[in-house]
Amino acid sequence: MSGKLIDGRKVAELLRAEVREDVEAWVAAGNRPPFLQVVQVGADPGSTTYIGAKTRACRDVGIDSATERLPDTISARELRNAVLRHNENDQVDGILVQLPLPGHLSSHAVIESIDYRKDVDGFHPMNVGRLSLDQPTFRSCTPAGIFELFKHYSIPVKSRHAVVVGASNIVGSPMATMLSRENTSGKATTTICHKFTKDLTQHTISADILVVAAGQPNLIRGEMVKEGVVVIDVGINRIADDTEDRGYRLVGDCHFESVREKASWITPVPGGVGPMTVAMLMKNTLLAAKGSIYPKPE
Ligand code: BQF
Repeated sequence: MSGKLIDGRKVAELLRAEVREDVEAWVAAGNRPPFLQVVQVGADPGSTTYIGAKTRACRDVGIDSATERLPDTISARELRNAVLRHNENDQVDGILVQLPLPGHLSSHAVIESIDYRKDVDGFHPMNVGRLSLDQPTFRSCTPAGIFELFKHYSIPVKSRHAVVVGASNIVGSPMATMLSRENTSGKATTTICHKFTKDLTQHTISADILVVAAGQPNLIRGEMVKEGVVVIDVGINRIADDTEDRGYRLVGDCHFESVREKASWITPVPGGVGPMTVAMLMKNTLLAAKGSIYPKPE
């Protein structure tokens, strides 16, 4: 078997087109356009690239956005005050603090300072808690985007064995929650693997759906998966490459060629999960503007 490619660029474009239409209708009904406030602390080049992608996506769908750039020497209290100002600003629908933060700042503290009704990343404990209770919530963009891919390609999830490799708060953990919950699109039997998992292959080999978000190139090879597996590779790793203008190329967490041989479906890197993450952020910002998850007063 040679797995079919899951085209995240194409599905993200379709999702953005849907959001664009909804934004147009929202504005035509007399509302101001949705507004996303991005906060960047420091000048990490990767973060700057990701913020650029998000800003372009906003422009594409008719969402207004601004980026507040703060020095990497900022104190926790000053950063908190910056976020609180955006919380109080009625013109701001969604707030995103770009991660990772410089080492002296706690991402937990910053995330908790965001008004959960504006938490379009879905990282606030209120939204994470509601996800785990299967209540309407802002869902973390990467796992939510992966579910859009399952839907688009009619990949069944219910009753299948899903294995998630990586247990981060941003991807692995909410992904496992969504896969295992009963009311949402999940209902899979779900295994979470992480750094301390003994004999990773024992688990990956039995996966019908394998989601890999470990941040380690070539972690998963063909011999570790079964024939027909659906592979979602969330890894984005920079590998030095002189033949590229930028001096590097992007690879996922899977040894692509050998894993594709066994898979029925597989996401490429780049152009797989990444574009879906950004498109889901647009969707969440629209939901925030409309008060769809947390109704607005009056
Ligand atoms: C693609 C991210 C690690 C740490 C912090 C398209 C993105 C990436 C790849 C993107 C990511 C990863 C984002 C592709 C946002 C996803 O074509 O494959 C888009 O912009 N992402 C982020 O904001 O912070 C990160 C990964």
